This record gives sequence, structure tokens and C-alpha cells, in this order.
Amino acid sequence: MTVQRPEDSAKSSSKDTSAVDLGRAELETLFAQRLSEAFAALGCFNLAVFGKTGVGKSTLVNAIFGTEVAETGLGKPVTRGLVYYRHPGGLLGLYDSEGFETGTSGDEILAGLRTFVSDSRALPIDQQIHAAWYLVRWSDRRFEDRQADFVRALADIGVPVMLVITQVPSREGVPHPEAVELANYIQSLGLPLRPDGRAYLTNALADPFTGSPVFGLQELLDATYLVVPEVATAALTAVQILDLERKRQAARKIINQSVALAAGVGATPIPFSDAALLVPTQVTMIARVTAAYGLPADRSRALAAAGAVVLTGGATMAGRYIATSLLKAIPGGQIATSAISATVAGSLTRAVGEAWARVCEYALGLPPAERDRFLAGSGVTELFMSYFKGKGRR
Ligand SMILES: Nc1nc2c(ncn2[C@@H]2O[C@H](COP(=O)(O)OP(=O)(O)OP(=O)(O)O)[C@@H](O)[C@H]2O)c(=O)[nH]1
Ligand SMILES: [Mg+2]
Repeated sequence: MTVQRPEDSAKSSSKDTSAVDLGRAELETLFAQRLSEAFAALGCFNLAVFGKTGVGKSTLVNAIFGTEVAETGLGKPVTRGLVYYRHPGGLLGLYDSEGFETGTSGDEILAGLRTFVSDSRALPIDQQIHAAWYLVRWSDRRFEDRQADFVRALADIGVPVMLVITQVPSREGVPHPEAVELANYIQSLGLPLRPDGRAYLTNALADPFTGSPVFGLQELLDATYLVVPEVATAALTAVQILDLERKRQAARKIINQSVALAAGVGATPIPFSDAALLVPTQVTMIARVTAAYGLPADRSRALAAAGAVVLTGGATMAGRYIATSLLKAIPGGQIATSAISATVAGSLTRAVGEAWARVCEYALGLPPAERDRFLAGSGVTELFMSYFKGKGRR
């Protein structure tokens, strides 16, 4: 199935005494497979970003998706003036009109895009452009006919366009009146703007000098969800870094599905020594939760190792812990101390899933360099166990 690396056999020969049949190395390999399947299953959200040079395209993308997109990937030219970046985990395809000027270069982009979009119509929907943000800087205080033509032309070739006004100062939630005026003017033009004809006011970067805070990003993201096709929303949720609650909901759904599967396994009560029967379900769950949070896929080796540690070393500790306390905490636990019932299998799987989701949230909250160190170290298991035990006590 998979090629055994020398260090794998070395590790698996030092078998630990966990209740889990699979050795650490096998589990790590299984986890890595499930992880790449989980990332692949999320698909890809394809976003195009247009707007004059300096309008704030890169800054906005960084604020909503993090800096890893443009930083890591080498851009690939699509048409003249339009560069394609792929998120390292494959969750985001970004078309960036770098150094864009209206006029000739705008016409060139449109000509190229027309061909590109009509060619990509033959491709599956997950490879098409799902949304475009057209950015206008508020301080330009004008919106030229050429810009309006560009927006119309984009809509004509079938790209859903949203209009974003950038670098908008605000005070106590109230945007600069002149930015509102500009938005009103653009909205009065009757452009085919998605999802609701509005121009969205944003500020992607706080300005300490003027005291202007970040503004309007959540609203822009929420509106974007209304525009993108269903097939791309899971990838959008995983790859955006703004809205943790959406990630949480996605994780909850995965955990609920896995709990149902685990309960099915335990429907015929299984002896404790066969807790390994639950492992495949839990490996898949952990992999899917990891991907749903959008933890960096290029760190998948570290993640696979961490997942394996949790399910072997962790499972031993967890097993001991469950035997003594979790079982007492769940209905039916006391009478089933020698066997895992559907209820116990479900509760155990839920506790594992929820603890892992919290580990993912913790990792996401760290700065990238620190996060990589955390994911590669033993802190993952320790944190997992502390969350896991916290669950059992409830
Ligand atoms: N305060 C504030 N500054 C911003 C914002 N967006 C961009 N800037 C600043 O404006 C400058 C240009 O922003 P970029 O994001 O590089 O602009 P761009 O549209 O990607 O430009 P090109 O890549 O040249 O097409 C940078 O110095 C940013 O820091 C914003 O929302 N708020
Ligand atoms: Mg840029």
C-alpha cells in the first residue's frame, strides 16, 4: 500500500503498549493519507481580485486568508497582467491583477480573461472562478467609466463581481462620509454587482496614526458566501482566517458524523481490548477536522505525527483515563466497564473530536513560526490530553 521508510520500521519495532493494534508509524501513514484525502475533499475556492495598483488587493487578501498564499506560491501568469497563486493546501486559487491599471492593460486582461473563462467553462465547477472582488480606493473619490465598463464586462463573461471600496477610515463603526458617498454613487450606476448591488466598505489594515480600525471584512466575507457556489464553500471556510465560528460549525458537523459511525461500531458492544476498532473512524475524523480548520497542509508530516501520537500514546493514556473516569461520567458507563457500548463509543469519539478541534483552534491562533514549532513538538499531545480530560470531567 505505502512504501515503508527505514525510520518507520525502526519506530514500529519499538511497539508501545497501547490498546491500539496499529503501530505509531502505520498510524502516521494512515493519518497522512486521510489528511490529504480530507484536504482534497474540501476542494478549492477560486477568487479573482481586480483593482488599480496600490488599491490594497494584497493587503485585503492577507487580512482574510493570511499571508501564506502569495508568500509561498510562485505566481503563474494566466493572461497578461493576471497572476495565479495556489494556496499551499490547495484550498484557495487566487487570480491577482498585480500592477493593474485601467485602460489598455484592463482591456488586455479582459481579452485574456474572456478566453480563459470560456475555456474553463468546460472544466468542472471547482476549477472555475467563483467570485471576483473589484477594488476601488475610497481616497481616489471617483469611479471612472472605464472601471464601470470593466465590471460589466466581467459580469458579461460570467464572473460574479463584488465591489469593494478599500482603505476606508471609520470612527466607532461609522465609515468616512465621503466613502459612503462614493459607495452610493457606484450603487446608483445599476452595475450587475453581486450579491445585492452593494459596494462593500472595508479597511484591511488598522492605521495607528489616524486611529482607523480594521473595518467591514466580516461583512465582505459573509456576502462572498452568498456568491460562491456550494461546491466551494467548504474550502472557503477552511482557508479564511477571519471567522472562527464557521470553522467550528464545520468541525461540529464532522464530529457528529463520526460519533454516529462510532456508535454503529459499538452497537454490538466490543471489548475494551478492541478499542482499536474505533481508530479508523477517529483517524478520519481528526484528519477532516484538521483540514476543516485549514491548518497548513504543507505541515502535514508534523500533523500526521501529532495525530498518530494522540491516537497511540494518547489512546493509552485516554484508555486508562476513560476506564477510571469518563465511563462514570456518561450514562450507561458504569454497567459497561468491560465493554464499549454504542453510547461509550460515541462519547469517546466525541471527546476525542472536540479535544482535537480545540487543539486546532489553539494552533490557528499562534503566529505561523510558533505554530509550526507547536505542531512538530510534544505540546500537541499534552494539550490534547488536557482538553480531553477536561471533557471527561463535565
Ligand atoms: N491603512 C490601510 N492601508 C492599506 C490598506 N490596503 C492597502 N494599504 C496600503 O497600501 C499600500 C498598497 O497596498 P497593496 O495591498 O500592496 O496594493 P495592491 O493592490 O496589491 O497593489 P499591486 O500589487 O501593486 O497591484 C500598502 O502600503 C498597504 O499597506 C488598508 O486597507 N488600510
Ligand atoms: Mg499586490
